[in-house]
Amino acid sequence: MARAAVLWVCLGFLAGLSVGAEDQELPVSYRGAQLLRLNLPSPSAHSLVEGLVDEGEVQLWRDREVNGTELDILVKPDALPVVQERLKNESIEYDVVIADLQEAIEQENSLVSESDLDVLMGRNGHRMEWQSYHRLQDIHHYLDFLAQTYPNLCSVQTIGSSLGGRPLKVLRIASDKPNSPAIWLDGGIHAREWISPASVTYIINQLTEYREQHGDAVQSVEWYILPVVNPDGYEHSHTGDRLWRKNRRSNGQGCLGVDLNRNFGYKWGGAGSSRRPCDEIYAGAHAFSEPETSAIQGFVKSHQAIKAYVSYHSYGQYILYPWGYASYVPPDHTDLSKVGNKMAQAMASAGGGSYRVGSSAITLYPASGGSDDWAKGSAGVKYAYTVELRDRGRYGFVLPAQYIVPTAKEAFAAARTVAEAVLALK
Ligand code: 0X9
Ligand code: ZN
Repeated sequence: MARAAVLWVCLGFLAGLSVGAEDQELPVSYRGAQLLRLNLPSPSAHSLVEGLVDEGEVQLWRDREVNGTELDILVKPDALPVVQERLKNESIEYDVVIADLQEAIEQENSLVSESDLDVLMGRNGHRMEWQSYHRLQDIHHYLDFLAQTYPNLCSVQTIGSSLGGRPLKVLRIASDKPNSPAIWLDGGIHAREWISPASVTYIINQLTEYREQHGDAVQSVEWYILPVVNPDGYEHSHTGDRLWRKNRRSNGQGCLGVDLNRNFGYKWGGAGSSRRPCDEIYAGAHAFSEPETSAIQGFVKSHQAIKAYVSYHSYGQYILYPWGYASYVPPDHTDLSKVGNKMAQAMASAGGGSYRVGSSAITLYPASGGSDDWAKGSAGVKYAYTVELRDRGRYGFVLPAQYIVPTAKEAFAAARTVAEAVLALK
C-alpha cells in the first residue's frame, strides 16, 4: 500500500493554495505554473517527487499507475528553478506538457460567449450545448426543461442537497417497457473534472431528444442520472479555483473539503485515502459523512431495479471495475471485464479514443471509499464502473471544449453497452 497512498497523503499544495478562495475577490491564478510529465527511471526517483510534494513545491495531478513510469506534476512558478535543478541532479527526464497553466485555463472554455448562450435560450428554451462547459444553473435548468417538455418520459427528483444547499437533481428517463432494469449514471463527483458533467448531459440529450436514433437497448431500460454529484465544488472550480477537487466542507484546521470519492461506506478509510482534512484524498469524518454521498446511498438502496452503476471521471482513459480498495477482484470479475472490454470497443468506434480496462487497484492505484466499490460491495449492483474519460495527459483536467463532443460520444457508447449488458441479465 502503497507508495500511492503515501504520496497522496502528502498532498497539501492545492489545499494550501486554495483556502479561503471563495472569500477572495479574484480566483486563484495559475499564471506561470507548469505541468510536467516526468519519466521516472527508478523507485528512488519516485521518493524525490514525494519529497517535493511534501515540501509543497509541486502538486501531483495524477498518481503513477501501478507499474507505470510516468507522473504528471504541477509546479508553481517560484518553485520551478528548484524543481528543475533537483530533477536534473537525479537525472529525471521530463517534458513540459503545459508551459503556462493559466493560459490553458483561459483557452479551455473560450468558444461560446454568454450572448451566444442567450440566443440559444431564446431559440431552444435552454442554454445547453456541447461546444462549451456550462455552469450548474444551465445544467439544472436543462433537466427541468426536459421534464417539462417530455413529461411522459422524463422527471426530475431532488434526492438531497449539497452542504452549501444546492439541490442534487436526478433525471429519471423512463423505459418504453414495464418492469425494466435500471441504470444509475453520475458525473462531477470531482469538481475539476469538467468533461464528466459535460459528457453526462450529452448522454441525457441523446437519451431524450435523439431517443429514436438509438435502438432498442437504451429504450428498454430506466435511467437515473445525476450529472453533478458535487455542485458546491463544481461551482467553486468555475469561480474560485479551476483545479478544486473535493466538496467544500469546512474541516477546522483551515482546510476545506472532503473527497467524495473516498467517503462511500465500503472499506471506508483504507488504502489510498487519508484521515487528514487538508489532503486531497481526505475521506471525511466517517463513511457517508457528506450529504452528497449519503443522498446517493439512500436513493440507490431504495431502487433495487438498479443493475448498473457508472461514475464518469477524468482523466486517463480507463474503464475501471472493483475493487479499488485493494488488489483483489470480485467473484464475477470475468463478467465485469467482458462488459468492460465491450465498452472499450464501442468507445473506440464512437469517438476514437482508446481506453484501458481493468480493476481499479490493479490497473490504476488503490483507493478506498469509492462509489463503484460501494455500489458493488454494499448495494449489490452487478455492473459497477468508474470511467476515466479523456485525455491521456496532454491537457489533463483542462481539456479544451472542442473535445467535449468526441469524448461525450465515447461516454454514451459506454452507457449503451452497459444497457445491453443489463438487458442480457434478464
Ligand atoms: O481517485 C479516484 O477517485 C479516481 N481517479 S481520479 O483521477 N478521477 O480522481 C479513480 C477511482 C477508481 N475507483 C476506486 N478506487 N474505487
Ligand atoms: Zn475523479
